Parts: sequence; structure tokens; C-alpha cells
Amino acid sequence: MAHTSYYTSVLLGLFAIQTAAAPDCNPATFQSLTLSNIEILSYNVTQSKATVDFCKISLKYTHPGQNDVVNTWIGLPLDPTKWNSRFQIAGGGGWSAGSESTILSPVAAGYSSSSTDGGHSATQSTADWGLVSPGNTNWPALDDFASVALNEAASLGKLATEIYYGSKPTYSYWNGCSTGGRQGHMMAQRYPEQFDGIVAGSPAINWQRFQLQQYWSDFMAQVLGRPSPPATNEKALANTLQDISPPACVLQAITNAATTACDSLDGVQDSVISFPGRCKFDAKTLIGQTVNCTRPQGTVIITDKVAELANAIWQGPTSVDGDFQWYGIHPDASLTGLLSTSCRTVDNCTVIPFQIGIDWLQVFLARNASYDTTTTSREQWDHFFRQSVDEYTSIIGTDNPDLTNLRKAGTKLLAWHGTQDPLIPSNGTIDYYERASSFNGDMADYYRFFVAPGVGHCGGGPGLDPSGTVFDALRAWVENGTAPDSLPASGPAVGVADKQAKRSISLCAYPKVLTYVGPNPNEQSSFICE
Ligand SMILES: *[C@@H]1O[C@H](CO)[C@@H](O)[C@H](O)[C@H]1NC(C)=O
Ligand SMILES: *[C@@H]1O[C@H](CO)[C@@H](O)[C@H](O)[C@H]1NC(C)=O
Ligand SMILES: *[C@@H]1O[C@H](CO)[C@@H](O)[C@H](O)[C@H]1NC(C)=O
Ligand SMILES: *[C@@H]1O[C@H](CO)[C@@H](O)[C@H](O)[C@H]1NC(C)=O
Ligand SMILES: *[C@@H]1O[C@H](CO)[C@@H](O)[C@H](O)[C@H]1NC(C)=O
Ligand SMILES: *[C@@H]1O[C@H](CO)[C@@H](O)[C@H](O)[C@H]1NC(C)=O
Ligand SMILES: [Ca+2]
Repeated sequence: MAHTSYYTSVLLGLFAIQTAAAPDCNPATFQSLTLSNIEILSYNVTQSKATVDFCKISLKYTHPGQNDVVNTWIGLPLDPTKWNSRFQIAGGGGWSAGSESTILSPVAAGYSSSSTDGGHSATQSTADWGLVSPGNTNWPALDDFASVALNEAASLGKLATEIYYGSKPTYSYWNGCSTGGRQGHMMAQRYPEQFDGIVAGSPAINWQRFQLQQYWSDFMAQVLGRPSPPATNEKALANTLQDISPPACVLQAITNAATTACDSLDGVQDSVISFPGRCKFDAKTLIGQTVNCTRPQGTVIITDKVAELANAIWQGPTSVDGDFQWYGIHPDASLTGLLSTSCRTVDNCTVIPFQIGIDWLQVFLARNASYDTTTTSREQWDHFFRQSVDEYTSIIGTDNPDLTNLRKAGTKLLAWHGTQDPLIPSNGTIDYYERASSFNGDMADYYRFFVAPGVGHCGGGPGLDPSGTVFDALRAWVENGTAPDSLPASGPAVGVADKQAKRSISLCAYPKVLTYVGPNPNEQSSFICE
């Protein structure tokens, strides 16, 4: 008996070693990979080569009865010894929920990963997937993009991980910026049990309000270009349109002037306005000034209309009665991110509408892909704003302040936002934090937020950029319990000849504010959090 039992255990041992060393990367292994609410339409499993060899599973599925099609990809380091026992989803950007290539970077770093197209191909026009027919929103597809398919990508990715390696991931993470940051907030608000930690940068949250800010620059360019007194009927309005469409050089000159005027209010001349609330710059002080442009060549005089346009963009959307609708970008953030023009000559430019903003108006609010936004009156704009809030908050607003589920799951949310973000106003993320704070009370155990002065959309700019270290900080918080009171960040050094020189200064956990006390802006010890 002893002999038999010894023999059996040797066999079992060999078997165990063999399965651990070489799980089969083939379709049969993943036959049980599905969820109760989906129907797999097709799937395939291939050994793929990127930085590391990995097992790639492609799934096409539908939610029966909804006629939607979701593509989801899963990547598993082929050699189990190359797997770090962790799962990570990298977020999407713009209208892209994710893609086949989104899994590559986590997999190369040793994680198992998944990503989803969120129910539509990123190359498809929004009109193609956003409407089932003129006038009718494709609700299942929007739901897939907003939340549902993301949750399923996590479930499928983690299930495939367990099937392949024989054990669940020790830790699971979300790591995204922009749309990926909105997705991270959606995970935190709706599905926190899926993850141990979430990084959410420059988040496109407050979607129902912020999407109107995305088109506000272009809209105000049209409004200010209309002859005054305003034409009384829509047809006359459409015929007399004449855009205010400044070339990029003029917008850059306005940003530079505002930045110069307010730069030193924080004590450091670094092209960063650290306390934007203190900057009271009025673009009207620039009326009559000449801007020398090079591409295209020529001089432009700043008009009252262009100054008014810059002020309106900084202020953010307001109703026709002047009531607050949403935040604007800060004066040191580039005006050209949302207001882009194409110029034949300096005085012959046309506005190129910001795509996501005009998509929101045409496809999801007017529900008419050819709706002519240049005819929208201020009153109609306000109507669209109220419609957006009324119809879309629960599906894609991603601004639910109730974080009880997050707290109970023990999941950590680490969010950050750069103040020079030219696309998504960082004040919207502050606004969300404040609302969450009022609702939940002390959130330090599960939600921390960092404002990054002078940083652009998801990174870059003259300020202090945490994008390279924030994920490590999250892992240390989750895995070692080291909660980030400050967040390491770096940016160009100040006042030195060497343009490559860097300074490293840690950011402060909101509501504390990074404050310069001197004497050296390149040294950590010259800053405090207060
Ligand atoms: C399977 O593989 C082929 C490429 O060989 C691809 O075109 C197809 O879309 C894949 N995915 C699914 C879900 O069938
Ligand atoms: C926007 O946020 C900044 C902090 O980054 C603050 O100083 C400013 O007052 C806020 N502006 C508004 C309009 O709330
Ligand atoms: C623009 O160029 C002209 C000469 O072409 C020069 O006299 C003027 O000072 C320049 N203005 C600025 C603001 O650089
Ligand atoms: C402006 O440029 C367009 C081509 O983009 C041209 O058709 C039009 O004639 C130009 N207008 C003026 C006033 O030069
Ligand atoms: C769609 O918008 C265009 C342009 O604004 C308009 O001519 C057309 O009548 C609209 N279609 C519907 C169905 O309202
Ligand atoms: C946790 O702490 C240990 C010991 O200081 C360190 O080696 C490890 O890198 C830390 N892990 C993370 C994820 O930061
Ligand atoms: Ca400054």
C-alpha cells in the first residue's frame, strides 16, 4: 500500500508540475469561459508574441435580446513563471473603451490583462453606433461603452486567468486616464469588488455636464461670430453665420499673456498658475495688441470678440441667463485643445469642431447625425444641457458620490488631475471629490485625489507630473498598506540653463494644496502641503 501511495503521489506530482509548467493555450482550455448573461458568438485562442510570449483569447459576444456585439481580448503571459500573479486592465481613451493592443503593455509587465471595445469599433463613426436609426439612441451600445462591457471584461479576464494558471490573481488593478479615468471611477462606483486598486487620471467623469464644455469653445466661436442684434429666425441666423476663428498663434499668445500675468502669484516663475482661483486675468486687456504669426505668416490684431471668446472658454459653459453649467479650463491651459482652426491665411480660418463634443450634440442629444450645430441658439443650448443631465446621468455620468460599495469592498481609488488639462477641466474632478466627501465623510482609507499643478491631459506640461509613478503608489497602498499622503511627481527644473534638467516634488493629497515656501523651487523642502 505504501508503495502504491508513493507511486500515486509521484504521478500526481508530475501531473501538477506539468500543468503548472505548461497550461495549454488552446480553445479547449477555455471552453468554460463565459458569463451567465452573455452568449459567446465566436472565440479563438492563439499564442502571440509581443515583448513576452502570451496566450491571447479573442471573444465576440452578445447580450441575448439586445443585438449588440462586444469584442473582448484577454492576454496571459504564456509561461506561468512570467506571470506576476496579478491582473491589470489598462483603460481606453476618447470613444475607445479599449482595444486588442491595450492588453500588450500590462502583459509585457507580467500581468494578465483584458480589454474590450465596449460594444463598438473605435474606427466606427459615432453616428454609426450611437443611433439604431435616426432619432433613436442605441442604448445597449452606450451601456456597453459606459459600464457593462468593462465589468464583463474584468470578469472574463479574471476567469481566464484562473482557468489558465489554476489560481485567481492575488491582486487586481484598473489603470486608466481620460476615458480610462472615467472607467476607473465607474469601476469604483459600480463594480469595486472587481479590483483591489484603481488608478484614475484626468477622468472624463461628470459626463452629462462636461460633454457640453467639450463643445462650448466651438459653440461660443459661432455665437460670437453672429451679427448683433441677433437674427430673429433660424434661417436668417444660419445664412449670416461668420465664425470667430482665430489661428492657433493668437490663442497661444492669449494663453501666454494670461500665464505671464498670473505665474508669480504662487511664488515661482515656472509657467504654472498653481492657484488658478487667484488669477483674475481678463483677456479684454489684450484688445488691440498685435500677434505675429508664422504658420501661416502674418500679423493679427486681437479683437474684442476674440478676447470675449477666451474669457468664455475660461469661464466654462453658462446659460443664456449667465447661470453656471460647468467649469472651464484654467488660463495656463492651452486654448487650442478644444478650439482648433484650419487656416489658409491668418485672416481666413475655419473652426474644426472638437469631435467628441460635436458627437455628443449631434448623435446623443439632437439624435440626428447631420444636425447643423452652427444653427444652435443659446436657448437651444440650455435645452440640450438640461436634456443631457436628465437623460444620461445614470448611464454615463460616472459622478455618483455614494462610495459605500467601494469602502465595503476595501478597494483603493487613487485619482489625479493636471491643472493645465486643456480638454477636461480639473475643477470638475475637484467638484466630484467634494460631493463624495460630503456624502461619505472621511474617505482617506479608500479614495485619495491629487491635483497636479501645471500638468496637461494625462501628463506633460511645465508642472509636476505624477503619471509615471502613480501606479506604483497604488500598488504600495494596496499591497503594503502604504497610503499615499503625497505622490511623487517630476517636471522641468526652474531657472536653470539646462533644458533637460528635472525637479522632483511630491504632490499633496487633496484638499491640501502644494504651497511654495522657498527658497529653491527645485527642492522638495521648499514646498509644504497646507
Ligand atoms: C479570431 O481570429 C481571427 C484572425 O485569425 C480574427 O479575424 C477573428 O476576428 C478572431 N476573433 C474571434 C472572436 O473570432
Ligand atoms: C478651480 O480649482 C482651483 C484649484 O485648482 C481653485 O483655486 C479655483 O477656485 C476653482 N475654480 C472654480 C471656478 O471653482
Ligand atoms: C511683430 O513683428 C514686427 C516686425 O515684423 C515687430 O515690429 C513687432 O515688434 C512684432 N511684435 C511682437 C509682439 O513680437
Ligand atoms: C478662404 O479660404 C477658402 C479656402 O479654404 C477660400 O475658398 C476662400 O475664398 C477664402 N476666403 C478669402 C476671403 O480669402
Ligand atoms: C437633421 O438636421 C438637419 C440639419 O440641421 C435638418 O435639415 C434635418 O431636418 C434634421 N433631420 C431631422 C429628422 O430632424
Ligand atoms: C512593499 O514593501 C517592500 C519592503 O519595503 C518592498 O520591497 C516592495 O517593493 C513593496 N511593494 C510595493 C508594491 O510597493
Ligand atoms: Ca507659477
